[in-house]
Amino acid sequence: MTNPLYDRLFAPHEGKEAVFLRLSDGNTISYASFLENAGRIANTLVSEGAGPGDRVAVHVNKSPDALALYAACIMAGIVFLPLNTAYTPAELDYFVKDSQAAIFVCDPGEAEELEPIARAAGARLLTLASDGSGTLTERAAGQPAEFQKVDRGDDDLAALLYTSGTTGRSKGAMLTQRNLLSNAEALIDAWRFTSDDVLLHALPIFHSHGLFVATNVMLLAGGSMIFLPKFDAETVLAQLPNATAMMGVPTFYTRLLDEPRFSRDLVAHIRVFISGSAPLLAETHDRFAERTGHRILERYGMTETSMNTSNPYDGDRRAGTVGFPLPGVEVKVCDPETGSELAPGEIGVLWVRGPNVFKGYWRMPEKTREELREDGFFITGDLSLIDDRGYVHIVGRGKDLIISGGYNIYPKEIELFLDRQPGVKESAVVGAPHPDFGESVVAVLVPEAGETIDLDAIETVARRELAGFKRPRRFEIVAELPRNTMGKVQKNTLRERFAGAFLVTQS
Ligand code: MCA
Ligand code: AMP
Repeated sequence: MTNPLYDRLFAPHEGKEAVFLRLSDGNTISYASFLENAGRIANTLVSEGAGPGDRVAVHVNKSPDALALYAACIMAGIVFLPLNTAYTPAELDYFVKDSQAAIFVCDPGEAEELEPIARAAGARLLTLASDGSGTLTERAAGQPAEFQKVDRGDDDLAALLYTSGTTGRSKGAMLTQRNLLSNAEALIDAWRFTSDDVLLHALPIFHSHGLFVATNVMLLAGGSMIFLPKFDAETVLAQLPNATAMMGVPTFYTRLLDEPRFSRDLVAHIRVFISGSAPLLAETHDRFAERTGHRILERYGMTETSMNTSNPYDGDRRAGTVGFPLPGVEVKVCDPETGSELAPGEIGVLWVRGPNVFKGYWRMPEKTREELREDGFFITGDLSLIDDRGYVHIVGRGKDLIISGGYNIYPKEIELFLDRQPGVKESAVVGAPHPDFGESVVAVLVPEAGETIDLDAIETVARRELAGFKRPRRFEIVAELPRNTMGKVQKNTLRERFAGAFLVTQS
């Protein structure tokens, strides 16, 4: 029997450090006890009726048990579906229904509110708190730690990760065993991870970055992780001397640079700092190098493809670029209209092909056909160029997308929400540069004739319905939206007009 991902990531093998997770309270969790816990959880999921190919939707805080739940799903051939902890019940309703999840695991504190959502979707509700309490672990305590791994092939689904879309409707990216394993293998080589590494892990584990890039790489390398509940500059400063590597979104690095105690001495033990999920400003790269002597290694990926390109470990890490395609991954820059390949230096849309590219969007064959071509190339929607030295530069986005602190926000979803609010005739949402989050959300509203928009009321409803990171941080009321002759809203004009919305002017 084979289960490639389980065999490579979880099955005990030589070289695995005794310690897998180091927690901020000083406790540690060994690989062996982590896997026993995962085995108990796998038995529990099966006894609750989940089988190979079924989805388990997970909306819980980051914890060792939450990670064991991921391992349990892989062992049992169950499709792991992690959900951003910031999602509101209104948002969760869609994911649980659309995925037809068999089990929905949430925090005990939200069980009462989410129970009707689980029931309507036909999913069983189990709970798991960050301190390890909840019905999932209660039931797991009565289960054996031994679990007979389930047979899986390369093309079987391992995870379903939702990414929002330009239409405002989220799409479930189907990731196979091969997708995840091939990427972990490519990254471990590219970044030289070994069982001696200790990764400072402060990312959330409901996205590709914290779950697959960081965790799968460490599982494969057999190293250990300083597993922090979230990014908190104080804790990170205290833990950096114990780590050999850190992965983060650019906000992590700008926040560290804001700390006067963040110094060369503090990171003397670190081998590599890696950044991704959003553009790292060349200025941040340079300031970081000056302060610490480390050139941040920037890489580029997407939920649908995991990682595509990376700056070299040895060699020139060039600020403002995302480096070269990973081994086994092909990239090309194509004309957005004709799809023909462009010459080096020309700007077009980046296409990607390789074992990392997902299987398609869950129950969306048409959307899949639009973006994933028959020849295997995935159309990323990112505007890019390849320079004369072969480095890929992401120069913009062909898709209407805002990235705030590493989280993606599709304006259409926020516009649909705003257009439903009383007194709003229409709206346009754009991103503006933000000193902490890189970009943040500006909502431009046009009132109905003779009406006044109640912004406080809109903020109240937004708090209830939208995840916090998606909420507009600035509202602007205008008489009309700028449009071109075809009647299309000119977002570039709005972006320019509100570019200074979050920037403090120096006097
Ligand atoms: C939290 N808030 C945010 C964000 N995060 N607002 C805008 N953008 C954000 N990213 C808001 C909350 O709603 C709340 O608002 C207030 O900030 C404080 O919340 P808190 O949770 O304390 O915030 P924080 O701890 O300061 O979080 C900021 C963060 C976090 C550390 C940058 O967002 C983070 O860990 N981001 C990483 C995202 C990530 O892993 N992305 C990978 C995607 P209020 O006070 O109004 O309620 S995977 C991907 O993109 C691909 C595959 C790739 O290439 O990696
Ligand atoms: P997600 O949908 O959350 O997987 O986000 C993927 C998107 O994040 C990509 O399509 C890019 O637009 C962006 N992204 C990821 N890494 C980088 C990077 N290093 N530089 C610029 N954009 C990036």
